[in-house]
Amino acid sequence: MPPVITAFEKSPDRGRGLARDMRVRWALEEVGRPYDVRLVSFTKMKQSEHRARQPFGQIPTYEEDGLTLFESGSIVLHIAESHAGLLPEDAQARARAVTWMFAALNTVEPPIVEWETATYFERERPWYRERLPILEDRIRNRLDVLSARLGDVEWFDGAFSAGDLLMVTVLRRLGSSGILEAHPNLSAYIARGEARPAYQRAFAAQLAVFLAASEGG
Ligand SMILES: N[C@@H](CCC(=O)N[C@@H](CS)C(=O)NCC(=O)O)C(=O)O
Repeated sequence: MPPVITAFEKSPDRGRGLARDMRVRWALEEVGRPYDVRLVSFTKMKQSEHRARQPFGQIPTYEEDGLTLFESGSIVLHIAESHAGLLPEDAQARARAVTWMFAALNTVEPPIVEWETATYFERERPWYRERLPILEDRIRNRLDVLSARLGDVEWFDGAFSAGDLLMVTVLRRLGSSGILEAHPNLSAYIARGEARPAYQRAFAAQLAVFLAASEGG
């Protein structure tokens, strides 16, 4: 039986592949593992059936052979550990790739999500204009370090790994913000990730869900 993941029935990102099921789809495509998708509405996500899979009432989740996982990083790690292709064989190189997974989710994503949350939900607050540049500076601090570290190599530590997969999905969240413009090597890094055939299959699959939901009204 193929694993089953959950995704938004109608993603608020309008098919831009920013929802976190994209990482899981991409990882599954990279390792050549077919999968099924259970689509959930915002209402269903908060009900007990889904919360049994994801206590916080969010997507994505992953179910396979009686194993249920939540947290996109944990799911990608599970896929990478149980298939060849997303983590190096060498133990030390593998540990470094896992470190980049944590760096993406634990060090780079939080300031980006904080900024996104402000731009979506806090625009009307009296302190919004004052806070926004502070949030942007926190992101820039991270990007400065990432950009210097990446330099002119293709991926963060040797061959493409689950660390790069997560980092690309995290950086994509900055989209058309303009924040990435100061670092052409990071934009090129994202473009390299997006050019991978597995990425493109994953992107097309999540976009098809959004388009089908939009046609349905
Ligand atoms: N840390 C979690 C975050 C999951 C998350 O924030 N999912 C979003 C979609 S990308 C969601 O379900 N949002 C709806 C909500 O929180 O109500 C992960 O990486 O899986």
